[in-house]
Amino acid sequence: MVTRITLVEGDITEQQVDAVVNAANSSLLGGGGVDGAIHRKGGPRILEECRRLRASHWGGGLPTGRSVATTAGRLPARWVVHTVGPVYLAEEYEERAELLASCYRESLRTAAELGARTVAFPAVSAGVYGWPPADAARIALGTVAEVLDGGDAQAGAELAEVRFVLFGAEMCGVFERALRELLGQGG
Ligand code: AR6
Repeated sequence: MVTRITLVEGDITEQQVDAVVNAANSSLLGGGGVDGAIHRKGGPRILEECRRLRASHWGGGLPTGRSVATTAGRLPARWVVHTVGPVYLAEEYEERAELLASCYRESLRTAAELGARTVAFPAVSAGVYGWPPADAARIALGTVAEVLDGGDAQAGAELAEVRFVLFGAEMCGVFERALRELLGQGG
């Protein structure tokens, strides 16, 4: 249900939610952008768990479109759900857009399995990975709305709020327009 989607301009590391989603890379060992901010603020326990995941189940790295949870360390949230967005490549648009949608579906499923009721997302792939913001927003909001509307019965039922935390007024405006379009109110 679209009414459970909220948009805020801000920093995802400051959100009081059950789970924050990290736009990670497949190494799970940190990087820049949201990933860097989460590890910096959350402290070393997040990286310790990521290293354990690499030493066990995800030895080859976390594939694009998948998700895995760790502690949130010192962040106000309880868990970090790490997901790996696709790098934007126009020639492989369809395949990669499906992977971007998968990031949202899988992250919501992982969060719901943990018992999270509130989840915060950044604009996955819309930074270093180069996805055009308006299209990233359309895919993000459309996919989350589908899950909340029952596309994934379990994840959809558990979630009280899915919050998009957008860095800067420009990205926030892009998401606001995309949400209006999704609600059928036009630009
Ligand atoms: N809170 C919310 N949004 C943020 C924050 C923050 N603290 N910091 C940046 N953003 P990016 P990607 C926005 O590059 O494109 C990393 O090195 C940012 O302005 O973090 O999926 C990883 O390790 C942009 O709108 O993620 C990967 O290697 C959005 O979050 C790679 O970057 C996503 O930008 C992943 O690239």
